[in-house]
Amino acid sequence: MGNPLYDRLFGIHAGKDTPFLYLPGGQTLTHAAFLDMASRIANALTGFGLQPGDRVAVQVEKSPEALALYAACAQAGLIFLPLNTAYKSAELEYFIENSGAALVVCDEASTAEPTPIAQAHNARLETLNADGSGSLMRRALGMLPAFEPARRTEEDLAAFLYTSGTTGRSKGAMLTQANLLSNAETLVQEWRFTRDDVLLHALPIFHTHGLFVATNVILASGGAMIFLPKFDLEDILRLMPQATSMMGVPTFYTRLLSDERFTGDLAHHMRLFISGSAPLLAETHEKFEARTGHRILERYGMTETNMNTSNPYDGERRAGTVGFPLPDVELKVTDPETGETLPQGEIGMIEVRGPNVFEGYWQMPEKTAAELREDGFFITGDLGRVDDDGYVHIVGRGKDLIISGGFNIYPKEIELVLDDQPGVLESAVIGVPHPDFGETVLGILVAEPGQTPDIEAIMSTVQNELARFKHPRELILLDELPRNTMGKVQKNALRNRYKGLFTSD
Ligand code: MLC
Ligand code: AMP
Repeated sequence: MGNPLYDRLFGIHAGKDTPFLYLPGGQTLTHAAFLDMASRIANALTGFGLQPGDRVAVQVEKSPEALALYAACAQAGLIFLPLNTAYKSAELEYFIENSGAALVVCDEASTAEPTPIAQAHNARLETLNADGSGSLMRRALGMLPAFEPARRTEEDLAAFLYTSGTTGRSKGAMLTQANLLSNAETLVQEWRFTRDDVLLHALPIFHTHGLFVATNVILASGGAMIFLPKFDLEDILRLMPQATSMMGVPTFYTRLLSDERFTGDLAHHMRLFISGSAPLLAETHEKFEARTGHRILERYGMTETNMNTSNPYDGERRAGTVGFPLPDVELKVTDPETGETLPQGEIGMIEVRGPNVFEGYWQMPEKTAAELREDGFFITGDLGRVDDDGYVHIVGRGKDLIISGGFNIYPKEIELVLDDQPGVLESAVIGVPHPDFGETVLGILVAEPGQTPDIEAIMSTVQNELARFKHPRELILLDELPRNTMGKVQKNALRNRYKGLFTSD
């Protein structure tokens, strides 16, 4: 029976002395060395008493060891639960409690906050630092570099990724081995990845894009990655001539274009640039082609579904569109009120069905039922249309969501914090255009009668409670919020009013 995820992504490379990770310091880790590391970690994990199906919550910096922990979880049949390193302790506590994690792995320097949380929820705590040191690897290094993979089927859960919601509560998207494998193998074909590819990897590995799209595609194709801790323009410019491909959020591309050293020559050896996680402006697409001769390939996905659509590798990569549904992915556009399928060309709710679509939200049957239809179609919350040539256009969002530099932010979560502050009657959080992050967060406050809220104190509370990328860039005090006749806050009116706050036009 085996363990499909481990066998098809990791086990296939057993004994191969081919490069897998090129590190910024010049070292190279082969596939075989990576698998040895993963097996040692898997032995350590089972030594802690972890059983298949247990959740492993991981909030660590990007490193080869962090990636090997993902491989080790696959090998031992554990559910990998990666967390954004920016999350603060209140956010972390929710994830640990909600998931019932059996093990929490975090950086040694930041154990003060997770320790009582882990204790309170009966989870074991181990450390893993950016340089690979910490209690987990100390234990793993004493273990054998061989591990018999736990028996699993494609229907077994492989990972939980938490995604926020319009109510402000995060939901654990349950992804099966089949979800991850089907998407990785499809993308290898669609984007023509081979063992000769070297992917410039500067994305975080706690989200779908950096972990399941970039890493799984390279694992499934047998290629290698230049594995950078984060997006650093200098590193990217220095290392691009050694790469064949890059995956990034639109901010990667606007930052590259903002530097004159980024030229067609520098991108000469590159085969493919892929963008996703947020809308790529047609203008960026065009400027990039004019500068390098490359047309960026834009694709569309989400945490619950991995990738849904992609522009073609060989055909026309059309700016401002996200291409065609991937093979095996059905996509329809429906009336958001009735759920009826709309005629081609009309704008409505994008729904998708296929082997990529997740199982549901962990222990949230009502939320699952509200978004995942019984017939398997997932209601994405994205508004779009399919044009006459079959290209999918995303024209807006039916969900109240801000995407800043590729990170999703649900305004409700911030509004709940703002509404609680002294002197604040109510608040509205909106996304406004930002030249670097695409969109950024703006908070609008209305004071209680006769009160003057202390904006600085409110900012500092927000900073303590919420991850950095969710902080409003500015808080604005208004006499009242614009409302429609039903009393609903008109966020569009606010977005319109403040759209030029951070842009020059
Ligand atoms: C960092 N900061 C951000 C931010 N990233 N603020 C808002 N939005 C972001 N995305 C904070 C930093 O903490 C810092 O705070 C300040 O902003 C400026 O930092 P920076 O040095 O300019 O940021 P940098 O580290 O360069 O990060 C920017 C980035 C990064 C765009 C490179 O955010 C990134 O790698 N984003 C990718 C996100 C991603 O992988 N999304 C995929 C989700 S999966 P201070 O306090 O120092 O000022 C998904 C599905 C799909 O959506 O389809 O793929
Ligand atoms: P997440 O929940 O973090 O996985 O983010 C998924 C959301 O990102 C989608 O529902 C879309 O709103 C958005 N998204 C992803 N890719 C694209 C894209 N290429 N263009 C526009 N929006 C995108």
